[in-house]
Amino acid sequence: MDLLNELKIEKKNYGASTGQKWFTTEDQGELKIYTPTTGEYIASVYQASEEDYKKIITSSLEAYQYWIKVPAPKRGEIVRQIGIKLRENKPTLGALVSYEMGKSLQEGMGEVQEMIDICDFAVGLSRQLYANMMQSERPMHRMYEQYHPLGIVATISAFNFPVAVWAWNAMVAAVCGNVNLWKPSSKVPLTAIATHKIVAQVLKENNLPEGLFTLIIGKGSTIGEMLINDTNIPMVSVTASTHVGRHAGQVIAKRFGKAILELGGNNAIILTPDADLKVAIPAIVFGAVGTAGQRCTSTRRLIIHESMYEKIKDSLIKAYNSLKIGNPLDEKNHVGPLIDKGTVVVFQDALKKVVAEGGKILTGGELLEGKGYESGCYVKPALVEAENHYEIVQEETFAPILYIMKYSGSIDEAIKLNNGVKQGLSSSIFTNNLREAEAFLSAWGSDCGIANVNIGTSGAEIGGAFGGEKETGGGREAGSDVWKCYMRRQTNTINYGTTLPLAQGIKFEI
Ligand code: UN1
Repeated sequence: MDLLNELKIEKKNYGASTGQKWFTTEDQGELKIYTPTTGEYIASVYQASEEDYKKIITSSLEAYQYWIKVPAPKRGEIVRQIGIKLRENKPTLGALVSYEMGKSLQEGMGEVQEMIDICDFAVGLSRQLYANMMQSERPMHRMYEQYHPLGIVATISAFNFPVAVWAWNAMVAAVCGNVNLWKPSSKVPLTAIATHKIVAQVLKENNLPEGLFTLIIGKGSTIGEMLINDTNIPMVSVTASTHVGRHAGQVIAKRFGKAILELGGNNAIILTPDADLKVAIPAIVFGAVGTAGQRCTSTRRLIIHESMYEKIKDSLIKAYNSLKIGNPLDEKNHVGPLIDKGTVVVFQDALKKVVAEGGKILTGGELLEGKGYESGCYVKPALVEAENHYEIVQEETFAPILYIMKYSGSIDEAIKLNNGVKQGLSSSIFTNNLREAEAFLSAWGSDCGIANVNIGTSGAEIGGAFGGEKETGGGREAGSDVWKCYMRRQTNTINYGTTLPLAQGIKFEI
C-alpha cells in the first residue's frame, strides 16, 4: 500500500527507537496489526525488551543534558519544523490514523491537525514560559520565581487518539526543555512509528542527539510497569481507562513522581426547553456516535427536560436510523468500526446490563454482518432509555451507547444529574436562556473540567487546558498554562545588600 511506503512502515517493524537508532529485538512477541475497517492485515511490530528500555533511558538522560542548555526559543524552532513536517504528511498520516484505528478520515485528518496546532502553540510558548516577580519584605532583596524542566517526560497514549494526545504532551514538554519517551497503545503502534519517523527526520536534519524523542512499544506488564516505577522519569502523562490510570497514578505517587492523568469520562448534555434544536441535535449525535463512541469526551448521557422528552426521543430515533455505518475511509459514512471484537463484546454486555436494570433500547445495538462488515467490528450505535443511577450508566462504556433520561424541575435538577457520576471530564448545556447557561457554568454548576454552552461534549480545541475532575484523574494537557505541569517551579531570593535581614523580622546576632 502506497500509504505505508510513504510513511516508511515496513511489513515487520521494530518497537523501540532512540530517535535515530532502532533496536532489533525480535524475541518479545510480535504484534500483528489488523485494520478494524476491513479486517485486513496491515503489518507487525516486534515488542521491545527490558534491555531496550534501559538503553533508551540512558540515551534520554544524555540528550536531556544537551537539551536543557538549548535556549527555549531554539527548542521552539525544532518544534516549528516538526509542525511543518506534519503539515506535509497530514494526508498520509491522517489516513493511517483512520486505517489503523478506524475513525473517519475527517477525524483522522483532524487528529493530525491537532498535532499541527499544538506545535504552533508550543512555538509561541517557547518565547514565553512567563513567571512572577514578587516584592520582598527585606531591603535590597529581590524575589522571583522561575520554571525549569523536569527531565524525561513519558507519555502513555491510548488507542483512540493514536497521535494527537502524544503531541499535546510531547511538544509542550519539549519547548519546556524536557525530553520525551512515548509508549503508545499496542493496538495502534504503526501510527506511532510513522509519527516517530517524521519527527526523527527533523532531528536528523538539525544534527540533534538521539534520545530527545524516543519510542517504546511493549507490554504493559513489563515495559509499562518499568516505566511508571522508574525514578529516572519525573513525570508521566497517562491517557487510559480509570482502572489503568488508578494503578499508574498510585505507583507514580508512591515514588513522588508527577502524573497527568486523563482517564474516563461519562459526559452529559443537558437539553432545556430553550435549546435551539437545529444546533443541538447534530451536536448530540456527533458527540455520541463520532469515533464510534470511543472518545473520552463522547456524549454518553442526555438529560432532557420532560416537556420535550418524547419529541427529542423521536428525532433522535430518526437521526440514528439515518446514520451511514461503514468503512471510515469512505467519507459518506458517519460511523466506523469499534477498535476490535473485544470492544464489540463490551458494547453488547453493557446493553444486556442496562436492559436487566430496567432500561429500554430504542434503536441500535446490533452487530452488523455481511458485505463491508467483514472485520466484525461494526455495530449500530445504541440509543437507550435509562436512569442515571443504574450501575451501567455510572460506568464509562467505550462504545456508542447514548443513555437518555428526563429531568422535570429546574435546571438545578439537570445539573445534579450531570454531576451525579464518578467521572468529571466534559459536559454541555443547550439553551438560549442566559440564567440556565450561567447556572451551569457557575461554581455550583457542572463539576467537570470542560463545560460548554451550545457545543457538544467532544472536539475541544488545543488552546484550552484539557482534562477533568474526580475519576477522570485531575490532569490537564494541551493549551492554557498547562506547560507549568512539565516544569519545576523554583523560588529565588537574592540579597544584594551588605547586611543579613531575616524574614519575619527575626533577630539573630553572633
Ligand atoms: C480523548 O478522547 O482522549 O476533545 C481526547 C476531543 C478531542 C480530544 C479527545 N480533541 O474530543
